[in-house]
Amino acid sequence: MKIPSFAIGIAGGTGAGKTTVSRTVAETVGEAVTRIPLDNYYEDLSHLTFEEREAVNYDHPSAFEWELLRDQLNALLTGQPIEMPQYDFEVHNRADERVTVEPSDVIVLEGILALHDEAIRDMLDLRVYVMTDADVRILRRIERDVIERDRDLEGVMDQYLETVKPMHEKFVAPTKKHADVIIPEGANRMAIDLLTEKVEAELSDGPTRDDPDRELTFDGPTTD
Ligand code: UZR
Ligand code: MG
Repeated sequence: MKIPSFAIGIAGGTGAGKTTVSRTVAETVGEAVTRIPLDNYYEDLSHLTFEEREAVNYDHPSAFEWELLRDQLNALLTGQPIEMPQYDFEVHNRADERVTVEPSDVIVLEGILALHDEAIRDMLDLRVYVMTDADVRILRRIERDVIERDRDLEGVMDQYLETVKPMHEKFVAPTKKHADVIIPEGANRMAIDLLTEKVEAELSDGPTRDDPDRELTFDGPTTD
């Protein structure tokens, strides 16, 4: 049984560079990282039609199944494997199959609202917010949705103005205040290097979650 030593949350607006930051950290640190994309915890919307699912506000906290995320993050942090749901952006719905994910040394939770839920924040050891200008983010979003996901430009623009931007201002940006570290621009090489160094330091000599001393330091009674 592997008890992770370190859990990181990476939040920030759409197109901020969260995935790039977490992938780069994962690639540099290697096998020892388990990535949890928040997207996988969008509610199962199988009871809705495709048209109804298209109209859902995916930038509102209510679009996510927080209870499941809390349970699964907690399971990983206590060394248990999870059956992680998978999300299919093409049909705007959770996929049928789940994937077994084993805990490893480092857990990286990544998504627009990764720092939204208090219980989740409490489970994290390091809270990161990637802060990138809105114009850069919408350009990246257009590139991803129109070029990579084959959506039409008009739809992407309407969605941005109707839900993505207002929800960002209301729910995503305010989570900055919960961050320990704010990274300007996702592709900030120096910031990623520092983050990677921190993770590697935690792996080589930091206290682990199953280290009894760590429990005593934080929760145990003081004995003089
Ligand atoms: P990131 N999203 C979709 O476009 N379709 C879905 O079925 C589910 C989510 C978008 C979501 C949000 N919003 O802005 C974005 N919309 O995925 C979050 N509309 O993902 O952080 O990778 O941009
Ligand atoms: Mg992303």
